Amino acid sequence: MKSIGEWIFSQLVSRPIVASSAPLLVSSRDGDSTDSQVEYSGSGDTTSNSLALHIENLTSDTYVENHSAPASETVGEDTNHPPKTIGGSKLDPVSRIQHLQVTFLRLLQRFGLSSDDILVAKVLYRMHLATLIKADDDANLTRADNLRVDKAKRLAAEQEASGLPPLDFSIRVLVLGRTGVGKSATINSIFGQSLAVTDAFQPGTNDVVEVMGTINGVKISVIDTPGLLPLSADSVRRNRKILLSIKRFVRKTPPDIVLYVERLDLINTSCSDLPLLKQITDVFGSGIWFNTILVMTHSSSALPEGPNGYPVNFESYAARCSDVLQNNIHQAVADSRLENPVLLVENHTHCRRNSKGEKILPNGQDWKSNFLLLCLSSKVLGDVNALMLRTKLMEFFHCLKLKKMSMISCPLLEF
Ligand SMILES: Nc1nc2c(ncn2[C@@H]2O[C@H](COP(=O)(O)OP(=O)(O)OP(=O)(O)O)[C@@H](O)[C@H]2O)c(=O)[nH]1
Ligand SMILES: [Mg+2]
Repeated sequence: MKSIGEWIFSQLVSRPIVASSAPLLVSSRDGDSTDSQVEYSGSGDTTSNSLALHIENLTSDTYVENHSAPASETVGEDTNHPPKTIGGSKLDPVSRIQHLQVTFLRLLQRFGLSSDDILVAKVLYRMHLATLIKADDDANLTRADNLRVDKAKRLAAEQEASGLPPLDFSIRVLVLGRTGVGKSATINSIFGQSLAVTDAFQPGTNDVVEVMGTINGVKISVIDTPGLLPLSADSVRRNRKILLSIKRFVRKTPPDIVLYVERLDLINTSCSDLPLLKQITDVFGSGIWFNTILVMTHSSSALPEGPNGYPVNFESYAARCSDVLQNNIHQAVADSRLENPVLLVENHTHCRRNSKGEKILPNGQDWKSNFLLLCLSSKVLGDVNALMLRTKLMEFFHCLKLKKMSMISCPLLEF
């Protein structure tokens, strides 16, 4: 299984690879603290170009709650990147990373996620490093050092208490995997509503479909895709068609995260997804695996018996299955350094739940919280990475410009 540290590093060096389309409107709301505005868009499918699915179930209260927060500050409109301005003034890279740091802490608080988690600590550490790298003069260095995590936590708590500035954050997720493994069911579990079609006996999803909703004020869009078939002579062309339609669908707006879904109870060393993983890599390029979380559904299924006749331990079984899948991905991309985070999932409606009503795994973990933490961390680090790359590119072009000017001025100097 991938170490968190290495996964974070891969987030800092990787970029989203794939992209979206204009959504058709669908709105919905579930019964708990999760406010939902759900939209659907469908396109680029293998058979048709439209999706006649509209859900309108949003109360006006929820609408007002989502859209009427007073705004004393103008935060950048494009939530896929750190804001470029606040209150009309342009932000430098250090301020933008610090803004993201506070945003990240606000999100943790909003989702009830612990800021003491090791993953959180590593994300904050990476962000702090990024501010130090960007602080290129003494004044900036002092400023970068000034916003220590405890201060950022205080600021985040104040902002969450007042609701100001409004939090503008979105995550885009692409879901891939074989047919019947539980892609659509996982999407339904994430939103806490039956939004995506599931089917126990035949392929349930025939089109690429984008489900957009808000969870605690964060815009989350999930792209559900038709299931791939285990590779055979007949399925190669069909899978390719599906993969190309997904690629077209996500071309303009790459997802922040890819979920590759498998069934925990069906992974074993003799059943290999390798040809399928190779086909995905051929179509999208090996970069697709840099932002991928390996999702294992059916995590509450009966565990196989060990040599002593008793069921094997849940954690060690999950770790073995993760290794099998990870090794197949290594072979597909011909690189054994890649280590993807693993998310264990149980979608069954009758599975155990915690006191908040969230579905839990046999080890008592609330998997949706793990999912949100992985997504928020990945998105925030992706934003920092994009900022670092952008400023690096700008520096590069600035150097080129200077170089060009000096080349032009050289002959003049000779006079
Ligand atoms: N017990 C259990 N059943 C699940 C789980 N996830 C999905 N299922 C069931 O498995 C069946 C297939 O799930 P889907 O979500 O339709 O699978 P899919 O991957 O979207 O399939 P395609 O749309 O054909 O690609 C459904 O009957 C689901 O209810 C899970 O974690 N546990
Ligand atoms: Mg489906």
